[in-house]
Amino acid sequence: MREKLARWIVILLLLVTVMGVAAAWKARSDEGILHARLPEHGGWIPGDLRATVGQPLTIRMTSDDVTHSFAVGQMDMQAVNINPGEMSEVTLNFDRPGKYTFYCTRWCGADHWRMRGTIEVSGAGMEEPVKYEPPLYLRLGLDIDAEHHAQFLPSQEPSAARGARLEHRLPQQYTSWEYYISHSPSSAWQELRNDRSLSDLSDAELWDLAAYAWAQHSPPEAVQTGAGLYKENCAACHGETGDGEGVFANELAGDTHALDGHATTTPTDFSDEEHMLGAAPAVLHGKIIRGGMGTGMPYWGPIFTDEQVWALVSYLWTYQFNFSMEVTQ
Ligand code: HEC
Ligand SMILES: [Cu+2]
Repeated sequence: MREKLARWIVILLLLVTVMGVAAAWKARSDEGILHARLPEHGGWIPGDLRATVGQPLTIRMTSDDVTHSFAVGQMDMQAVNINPGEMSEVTLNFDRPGKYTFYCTRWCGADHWRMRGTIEVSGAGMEEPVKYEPPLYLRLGLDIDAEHHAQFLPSQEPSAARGARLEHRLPQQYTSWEYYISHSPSSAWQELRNDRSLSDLSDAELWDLAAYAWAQHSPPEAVQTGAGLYKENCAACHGETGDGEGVFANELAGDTHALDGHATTTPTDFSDEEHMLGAAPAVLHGKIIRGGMGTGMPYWGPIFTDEQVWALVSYLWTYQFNFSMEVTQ
């Protein structure tokens, strides 16, 4: 009798052990897997990862609903597709400590851009800490939320090619980087109009000179880079043609579930000259990196390099200026 009981206890103990091992095994195999879900169903799980400089981080990923895609901001990498029911893998190498943002690059829904997570990368001890630099718009003391309207508008699309023919008339200060970032095209035109040395030029010619000055900071490669980034990240809201009529624009309008309770507004129409010609490049740059803070305009600061943000700004000007260097008239 006692022997029988002892045998049962041993079997029970064995069973419990086997079950425990199996559970631990399952947890282990699920551990370290990054799950991608639509933002309304949790987004990335887990949303925060850790890594160390100099130690490759391998991430295994799967989707719990639709196809998503994984990329890390400010990192030169190919986005990795994540299909439901399949396992994807990526190995990342970090050479600088800091907080990185990973995000989904696929338009999986209206809230797609909320699909972001962070990777906290700690240093191996040797690296210089990254110095904090305030964003440009703060350094320039610009209020990027202020209304901006162009006071002056061109009667036809300004052309950099036509402006180039008058290049010798353009005082040098107008083509500097400092001038470009801190002036709206409308205010630049006003200063050109008030410039005595240019009083013989027509209003249209001065607009062409403004387009020429802007083109100096929007070379074809930057415009092309900006166009690609725009198509992938911005067109769904702002529209392929920049008119603010992207496929998700309607879902945005009047949407009140923005994180801080503000109602979102409609995406800016980049072809609206009164609006855009009143904006200084540094204001657009600031809006892109900081976002609208509750308006529905996402922040892209942790996603794009500064060069990419300026490329986007250059691209946005193509809705106002003809940068083509071929003279058409
Ligand atoms: C989820 C929708 C959405 C996406 C995606 C989006 N935007 Fe916006 N954007 C908006 C909305 C809404 C506004 C208007 C409210 C505001 O200005 O904050 C706006 C405003 C802006 C402005 C402000 C213009 C001004 O005059 O102040 C800029 C610049 C801009 N977006 C650039 C971009 C760029 C570049 C991208 C892509 C990298 C992008 N947006 C992606 C919704 C979006
Ligand atoms: Cu997505």
